[in-house]
Amino acid sequence: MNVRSNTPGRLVGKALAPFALLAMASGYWSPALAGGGGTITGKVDASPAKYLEETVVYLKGPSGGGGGKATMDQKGMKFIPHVLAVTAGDTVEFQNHDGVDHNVFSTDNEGFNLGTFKPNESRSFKPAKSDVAYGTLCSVHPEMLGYVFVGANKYHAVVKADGSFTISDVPPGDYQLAVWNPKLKAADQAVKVEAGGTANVSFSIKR
Ligand SMILES: [Cu+2]
Repeated sequence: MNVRSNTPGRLVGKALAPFALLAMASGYWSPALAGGGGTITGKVDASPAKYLEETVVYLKGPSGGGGGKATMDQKGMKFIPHVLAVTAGDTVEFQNHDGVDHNVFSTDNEGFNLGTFKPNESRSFKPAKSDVAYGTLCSVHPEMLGYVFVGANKYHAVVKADGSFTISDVPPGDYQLAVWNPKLKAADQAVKVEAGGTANVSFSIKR
């Protein structure tokens, strides 16, 4: 009786395994995992400290979750936010809320140039690469500089002023956590995320 009832279970388990692997490889998150995520939190120390604000912590590996819209404003002759983190597949809308014309261009990765546009107009850009950043510049105002970081998935965070970061609702699993900064770097770190748990990871980034 026991043997007979166990056998179908084993067969089902074996039959499901290839599908589960395929689902993981394609970056598809199982609905069973969607509500039971964990949290990754920690702190980044930067040397020199003046570059700390331009830091993004992100999860490597899985892809997906993009397709939305993110906004970077130009106001007070600045890109706001200074660092914007988006997900591959997202569209980035650059706005102009100053009283003067602005331009947006980047020479990073495939590069782009949105031309010059007037107050209260906007132009959009859809990044082609991920796990990279695009420095954003304005040809009219050379002092303007911003960054758009594009993660392969939605599990990324721009650090706060004190270097702390929190990435929420991460599906349980073993991952590599990475840090991006335009000038400084640190090695990736292994992180284990458990349902309902909090993993702590700290980075020291330097030249
Ligand atoms: Cu400008």
